Amino acid sequence: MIITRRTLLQASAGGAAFSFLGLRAAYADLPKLAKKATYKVGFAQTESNNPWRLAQTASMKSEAEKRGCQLVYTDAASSAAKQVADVRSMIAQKVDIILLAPREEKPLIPAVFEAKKAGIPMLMIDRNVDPTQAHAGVDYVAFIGSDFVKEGNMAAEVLTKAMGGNAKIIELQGSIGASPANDRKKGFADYIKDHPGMQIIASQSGDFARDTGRKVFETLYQAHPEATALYSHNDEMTMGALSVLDAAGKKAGTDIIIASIDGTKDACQAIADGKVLVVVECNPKFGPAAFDAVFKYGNGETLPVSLVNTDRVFTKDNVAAYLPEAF
Ligand code: GYE
Repeated sequence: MIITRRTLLQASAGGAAFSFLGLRAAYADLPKLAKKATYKVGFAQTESNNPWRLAQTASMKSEAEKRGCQLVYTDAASSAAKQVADVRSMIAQKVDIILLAPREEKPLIPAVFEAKKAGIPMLMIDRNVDPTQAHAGVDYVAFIGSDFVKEGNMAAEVLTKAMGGNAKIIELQGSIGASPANDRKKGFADYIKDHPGMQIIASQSGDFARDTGRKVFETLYQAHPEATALYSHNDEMTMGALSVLDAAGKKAGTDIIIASIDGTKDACQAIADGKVLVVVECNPKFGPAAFDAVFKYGNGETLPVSLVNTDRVFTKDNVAAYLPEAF
C-alpha cells in the first residue's frame, strides 16, 4: 500500500486510530531523534507580553532543567519573521529537536520545512501551522495543545444560556492568522448559528494583547453602545476591555456580559468579583507534556499526531477552587 499525505489526512480527519498502517509509513518521512539521556532542545517562543506566555516559558524552562536538557530559548517578540529567523539559528546551532509555538499559521511554514530538511524533528506547541500546507506525522512530529474550536464553542454555550439566547456581541479576536484566533472564532460562530438571537455586531483583532484589546474595544463600544455582550479570545484583551467599561461608568457583569478564554489570575478574580461570566481554560503549562513527547520520540515510540489538552470551564460556581493555581 502506498501511503500519501492524502491517505494520512483522511485517516486523521476521520479521527481514526493513529496506529493505522499508513501512519508508520508516513512517519518514515520524519527526521529521527537518537536515543540519548538528555537533549539540546530549541524552544521558539512567540512573545512574552502576557501572563499566559510567561507561564508557558516558565513551565518549559523548569521541565528542561528537571530532565537535564539544555534549552535554547528564543523570543520572537510578536514577529513571525523574527520567529522564522529564530528557528534558522536553532538549525545552525544543531539542536536535537525544536519545540515551536508558531505565532501565525502561514508565515512559519518555511521554518517547518527547513528544520525537516536539516533532519531536525519539530513539535508544534500550543499553536499550529496551516494544516493544508504542513502535516503532523509527515512534516513535523505532532501538535500538542488545546482544541481551540471547542474552547470557542464552550464560551458560546455558557454565554448563550446566560443571555437567554439574545445578545448583541462585540468580539475581540486574537492575533490575525494565529490558529487560536481562527479556531476560537469558528467555534463560537458554529455554536451561535443555531441561536439567531445571538448576533455578532462587531469583530476585530486586539492581537491577544491587553493594551491593543483596550484600544480596539474602546472604538468598537463607542460605535456600538447597544452591545450587551463581549466575547474575547483571551483574558488579556478582556482585562483591557474591563478598564474601558470602568472608565465609561459601565458595569461589567450587568451592562455587558463577558465570555473569555485562558484562565489568568486577573480574569478569574474578575469572575469572583462578578465582572466576567465565564473563562474557558487554555492551560499554558506545557513543559511536562512537551518533554514527555521529546523523550518518547527519542525512544522510537510513535506519537499521536495530535495531543489535546483537556480544558475546564470556570464560572462563579467553581472559580474559587481554581484561583490558587491560576497564573
Ligand atoms: O490564549 C493567549 C496567548 O496560543 C493558546 O496565545 C495561545 C494563546 C493564548 O497569547 O493568551
